[in-house]
Amino acid sequence: MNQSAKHIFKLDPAKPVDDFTLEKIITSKTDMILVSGTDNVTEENISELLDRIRRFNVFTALEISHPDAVVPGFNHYFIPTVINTENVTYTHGMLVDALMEYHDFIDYSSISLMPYIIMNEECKAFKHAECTSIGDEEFIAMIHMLDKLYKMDYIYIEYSGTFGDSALVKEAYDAAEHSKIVYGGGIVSKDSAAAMKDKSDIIVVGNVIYDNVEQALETII
Ligand code: 1GP
Repeated sequence: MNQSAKHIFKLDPAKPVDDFTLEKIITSKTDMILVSGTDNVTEENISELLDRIRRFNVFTALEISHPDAVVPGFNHYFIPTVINTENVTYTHGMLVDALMEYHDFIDYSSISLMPYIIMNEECKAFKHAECTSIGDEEFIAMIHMLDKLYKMDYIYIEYSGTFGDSALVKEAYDAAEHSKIVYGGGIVSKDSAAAMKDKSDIIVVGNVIYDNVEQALETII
């Protein structure tokens, strides 16, 4: 990903999006289109969306939610690894299984690990990855671990569907010396984008694309 990237639009391959909306999103000044979803993600719906996106010149990445739903042709690939779960399937279990099968075919230079701390207990990903709720102290300890020990390029603070605790996100941003803090959740307007913009390195905008594309475009500031 471009080192100066500040804004990402996240598209769910399982959600229908009309051509008008898609074109507006792709031709906006966003830094990246991230294709990612939790449920009903298949090779077919990813390929179909990629074909529509590729008509335009935009940096496109795929977040691999299942090893069987990987499509060539993206500029970059992210592998999510969930930190606040006790089920290792979602931290590295699936990844190890996938590498046993696909290592020989992988171009590691186009893949990054994306560690997620999922904070919104009501969101699908929290339940899907069997996440555990964490307190502020534990959250900051996870940030230090990922930043200073694992030296991850990115840390994704996920509040999908709701606007997060901006003071806590800022604490993570201030604590991180190496990792870029990626924030996602509840950014639906210029104001909410502005509120997280100086508390994180990169903001991710998802749901509002499908609810109100004009408002989605206003999050690029
Ligand atoms: C979802 O973090 C992203 O994975 C964006 O969240 O859908 O709430 O914008 P929203």
